[in-house]
Amino acid sequence: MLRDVVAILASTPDELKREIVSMSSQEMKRRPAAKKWSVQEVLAHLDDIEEIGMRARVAAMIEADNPTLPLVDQERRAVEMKYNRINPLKSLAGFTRQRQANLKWIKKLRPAQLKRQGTHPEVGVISVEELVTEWALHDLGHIKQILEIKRYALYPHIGNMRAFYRLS
Ligand code: NI
Repeated sequence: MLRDVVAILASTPDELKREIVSMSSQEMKRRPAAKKWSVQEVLAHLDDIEEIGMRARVAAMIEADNPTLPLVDQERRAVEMKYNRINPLKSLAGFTRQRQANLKWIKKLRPAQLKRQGTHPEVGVISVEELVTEWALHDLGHIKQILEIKRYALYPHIGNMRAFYRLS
């Protein structure tokens, strides 16, 4: 496994904490655009997906030979689980607890277990190692998303210098 993968997975809880420590609950609730998640929703998603999207899938591949992995409809889940109503600090605490346990578990996976495979209904065959690597990539995407939300919050306050920036 890439060395950086475990380091990224280990650093994410603190990275998230550092980014939200100065934000008010109102700032965390604010969506940067109608269809983009707020910080609160991102944190609820991370807490939620850690089990169903990641750990349960890795476990399934270790326990069975080439299982079909369950699909997760993220947008539907955000609505069903009311991500926008969950206290973001609770989400972060839940995510942090799960991540610490999952890291211990991942570090103990043997090379043969990392090579085991499953079938994702949309993308085809994937291995445990690839999924764990994606797990790190997924973390970084959501950290980037939170940084982007913070840029959106600052943007209206920079006067004429808005001309220099176009937010995605
Ligand atoms: Ni995600």
